[in-house]
Amino acid sequence: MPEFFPYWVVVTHFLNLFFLLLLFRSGIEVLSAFPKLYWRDDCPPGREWLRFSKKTFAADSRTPWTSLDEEESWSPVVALPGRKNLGLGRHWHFMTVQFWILTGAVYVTLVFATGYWHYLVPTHWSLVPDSIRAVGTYLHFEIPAKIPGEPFEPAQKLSYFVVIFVLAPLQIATGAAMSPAVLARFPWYGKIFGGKQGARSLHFLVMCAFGVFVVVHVSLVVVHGVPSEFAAIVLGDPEGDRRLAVGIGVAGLLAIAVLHVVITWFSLRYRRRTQRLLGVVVNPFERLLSRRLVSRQDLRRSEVSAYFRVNGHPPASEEYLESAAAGFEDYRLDVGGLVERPVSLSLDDLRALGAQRQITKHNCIQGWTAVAEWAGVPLARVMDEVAPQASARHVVFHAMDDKGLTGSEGRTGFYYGTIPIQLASDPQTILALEMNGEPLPLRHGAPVRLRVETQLGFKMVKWITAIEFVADVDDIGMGMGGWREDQQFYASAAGI
Ligand SMILES: Nc1nc2c(c(=O)[nH]1)N[C@H]1C(S)=C(S)[C@@H](COP(=O)(O)O)O[C@H]1N2
Ligand SMILES: [Mo]
Repeated sequence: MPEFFPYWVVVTHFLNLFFLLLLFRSGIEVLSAFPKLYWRDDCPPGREWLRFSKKTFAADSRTPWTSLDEEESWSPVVALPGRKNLGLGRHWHFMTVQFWILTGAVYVTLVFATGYWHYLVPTHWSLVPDSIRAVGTYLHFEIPAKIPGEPFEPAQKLSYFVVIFVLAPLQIATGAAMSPAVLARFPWYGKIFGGKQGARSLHFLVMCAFGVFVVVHVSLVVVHGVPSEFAAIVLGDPEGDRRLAVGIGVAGLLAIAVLHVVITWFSLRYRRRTQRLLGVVVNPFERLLSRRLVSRQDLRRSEVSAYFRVNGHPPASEEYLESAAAGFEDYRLDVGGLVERPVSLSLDDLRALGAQRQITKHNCIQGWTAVAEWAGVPLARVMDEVAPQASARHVVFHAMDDKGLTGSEGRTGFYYGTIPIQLASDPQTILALEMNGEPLPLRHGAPVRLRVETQLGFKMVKWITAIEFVADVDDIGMGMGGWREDQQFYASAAGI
């Protein structure tokens, strides 16, 4: 049989502690952007089963509100980095998760390769009554006996088994079930968890379960005696030098705390640099997903949501409102840049290029979802018209809303978004002119908005006025690939 506390358990245990704390804090940041949990994917305002916000917004509210108003600013003490930095919180979450899964994979491989699994995996049902008896023993302020020849008592073995082989895989599975690219390509996968909101709610509950485990685990370390437990998990030897073990253990915990303070401070102080640095690890992974997976959504009409949240207020200019009043008769969509034949299209010209309908689920980066039927022109048809040059690698969508006039958080500039050209020819990438069988409502992007069904909502530019094919996004706006990427530090790849 393997040793009770081999060095690889010591190392992976420490890494796991470090990564879990990062995941927990960055996850809280993600939650703060939409501090409501639902079981249904249409997310009706007011029908959340859990809410961490005092603000309420009603579907029939007279004053227009947007989903960004629902965002909360949480303290950097709990959230990483805190203060409404969803983009950076996601960056931390998706960077850490890669290392956490890697650590877990190494650990589980060694668990099975070395025979350590005998100490963790129940092989007989008697472990359940034995565990209940062990809990009873603790409640009598006594310490239950270890299983003969094994490092743990029964309740310990059972709880470690549940955490490692049930909670951790469930957390990975529900995490993947929140990716718009995964959901768009494999709609059946989301259904396993009752949809994206089911997955999101479960992901939250499993996080709570991890939290409860950590509290009980730490309490029992104290009950069993810190010096001997630290000797086991720090030195790998319960009989080892206890003062040394406690010294190293406490130093390790302090190092983690200091690191958290430093990265939180750095992330808040140097947001652009954090966005770029973490992007080096996160973006390739997101890009891979976004470019490999093509949407195959074909939802039923009965799934269309009664209420569809709005994000971004309509353009405030006289010009836009007059044009809207006249049914957008004078509307022109300019398509140019690195193309052979630039064009300027009226709504009729656009309609003449072809029609497509799709019933799909919208995933806002903040966390809400809603289903609608969209109809419009495949972007591929527009590309046939203009013939992009070989050097064109990205498509820029310029919008009519000047955020200085329509936004509230002191940010300025016209909204724009970009997608890699590969996504532009996906079958469900369309310039939508209709929503649920009606011309696009003003708040949802009239007269023309983009739908790219594997991506997060912020990529789907509303109120499009021009489309430009470019080699590089560096010279557009602040060069991060979109208005929200520039201003809110979101990642430009938006498949998760
Ligand atoms: N022009 C423009 N397009 C935009 C936005 C915006 O603020 N301005 N917000 C984006 C975001 S974050 C989302 S989630 C979707 C929301 O679409 P909806 O308002 O139709 O629900 O639009 C996207 N397109
Ligand atoms: Mo969004």
